[in-house]
Amino acid sequence: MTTPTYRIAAIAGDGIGREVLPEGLRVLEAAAKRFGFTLEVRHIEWASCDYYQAHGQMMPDDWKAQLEGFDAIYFGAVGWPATVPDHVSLWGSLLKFRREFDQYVNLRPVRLFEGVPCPLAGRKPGDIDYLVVRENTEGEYTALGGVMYEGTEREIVIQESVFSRHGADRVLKFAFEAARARQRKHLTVATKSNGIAISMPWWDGRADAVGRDYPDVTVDKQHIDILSARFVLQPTRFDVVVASNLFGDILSDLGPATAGTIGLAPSANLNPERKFPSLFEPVHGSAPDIYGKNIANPVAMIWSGALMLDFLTQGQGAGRAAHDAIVKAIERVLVEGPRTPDLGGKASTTELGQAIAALVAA
Ligand code: GGG
Repeated sequence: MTTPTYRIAAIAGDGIGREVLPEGLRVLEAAAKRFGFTLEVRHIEWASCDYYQAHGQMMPDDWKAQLEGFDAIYFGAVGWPATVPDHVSLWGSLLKFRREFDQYVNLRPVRLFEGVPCPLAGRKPGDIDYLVVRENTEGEYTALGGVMYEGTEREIVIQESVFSRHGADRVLKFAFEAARARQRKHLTVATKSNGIAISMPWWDGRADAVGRDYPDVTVDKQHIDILSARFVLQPTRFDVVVASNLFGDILSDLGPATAGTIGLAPSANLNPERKFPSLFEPVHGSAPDIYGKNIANPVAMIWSGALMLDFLTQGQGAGRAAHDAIVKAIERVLVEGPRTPDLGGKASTTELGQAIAALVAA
């Protein structure tokens, strides 16, 4: 019998992406060996600020062709503001992947693990366990607008947001399906319809329209300001949260911070129709302040790898078993150690990766 083979494009990118990606791959290799599948990994050096410095752009012109035939992209982090402005590096790499591969869902689980000190007083594992579904291809993330009278007292800047019925409905549908699949069947819709008086009332209306097909899902619309406060004060209220591109980005940093550290937070940039490769990356960025010290927490990268296996195998068989084994190994290491400094320990990125890989291999 032939074993399934998955072709993965591994892109470390910048900063700590280069330190956590090898640990993610180490764990994936251990899982492949134990659960009987093959990973064909190609390392890609572009989509980095070093590449930009050498070539004047983040990626080669034929980047899309070079990624043809890959099942998924396993991505570290982007950004090195000392050499390339952040909006140039982001628009030149990650946002191109999301848009041109139509990865319109950005799935970001948030969970408080046993053994992780929680900054919210009195919270225990189980109190923070929700999914943020971020719209990933439009909304507030646009390069539409411009500057008039630049450099003068009369300077004016305009930045447009774009919401389409197609774009909103498909991510809302995904979020309703995700809520339906969970025990509580509860969906929070992030909005700001009192202040953003055109697009947000419209977004709420699309949630009502899509929600008509999901009478079994309880819907709760919350303004983004109070929603953020409740992430801190009442995290047990949340099950699945759906948000526009910018609101989802902010919520999916805030949520993991309330659960101890953003170093644990994974994400899956999904093209659910599987027409294009999906991309799996930690929520955290390149963290230039700690790069080079080998102290970054690799768990977000490793957990993103588990999400990748689950998606590639449609949650079936060996892929699901490998996903579960990786999550179990993460849970155990977070209780028993070793711990990186963000978790109060002294262990290195490598030591944490090795410990998780050893548990997955066992
Ligand atoms: N691994 C994620 C990463 O590199 N993030 C950089 C960043 O600034 N991302 C913004 C975004 O996700 O929209």
